[in-house]
Amino acid sequence: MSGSEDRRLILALDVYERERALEIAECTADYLWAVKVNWPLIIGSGLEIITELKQVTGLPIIADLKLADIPNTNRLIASKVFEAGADYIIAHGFVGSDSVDAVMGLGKTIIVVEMSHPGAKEFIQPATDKLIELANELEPFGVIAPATRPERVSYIRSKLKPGIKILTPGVGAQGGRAGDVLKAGADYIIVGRSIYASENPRKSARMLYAETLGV
Ligand code: O7E
Repeated sequence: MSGSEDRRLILALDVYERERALEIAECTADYLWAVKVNWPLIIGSGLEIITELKQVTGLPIIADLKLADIPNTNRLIASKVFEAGADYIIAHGFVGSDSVDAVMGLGKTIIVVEMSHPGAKEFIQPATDKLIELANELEPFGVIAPATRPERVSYIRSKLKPGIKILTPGVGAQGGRAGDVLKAGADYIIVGRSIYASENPRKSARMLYAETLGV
C-alpha cells in the first residue's frame, strides 16, 4: 500500500447503520481513493454521516444522490450536501444542462452517462452519446460508466475529452471485473457488496486494491 495517488478503488458504502458504516470505512480506508455515500446510508444515518466519514477516513466523500431535478431543486439539495462536507456529487445528465450546471456551480460534479444494470440498455444507453456531449461541454470532474460492459467504457473513453475521469460501478456483485474495466479506460472502480458484505472487508478491499495495481 502507498500514497493515495495510486489508489483507484472507491467504496460504495450502502449500509444503513452509522456504526457499521464507520467501522467498515475505517478498516478499509488504507486501500481506498474515496468513499461513496448513497441514499441507503443517508436515510439510515442522516447527512451528518458525511462529516463523520471524512473525519474517520480522511478521504474524499462522493455523495451519490443521482440528482435529477429542476435547477433550483438540484441547487437546494446540492448546497446542503456540499455544506455537510461532500467533495463530489453525482448528478444525472438526462434532465438537461441547466440542471447539471446548477450543481456544478456549487462544487465538483460527476455526471451519469451510462449505468451498469441490464435496464440501462432501455433508456440510458440510447442517450449515452448525447450525455457524453453534455459532459464534454460542461467538463465535470468525471462521468459514471458501466464496469459490467468494458466495451462501452472503451467507447465512452474514446469520445470523452481527456482529463474527464471515468468512474465505473458494477465490479464484483454485478459481474464486472476490475482488470477488464481499468484496461478499457476507467480511472476508478466503485465497489459495494464485494467489500461491505464480505466476511473480512479489509481483506476484500486489499485484494481489489492489489488488482488495480499495474493495470
Ligand atoms: O453492486 P455493488 O454492491 O458493488 O454497488 C454498486 C454501487 O454503485 C451502488 O451504490 C450503486 O447504487 C452504484 N451504481 C451502480 O451500481 N450502477 C450504476 O450504473 C451507477 C451507480 C452509481 O454509483 O451511481 C452513480 C450515479
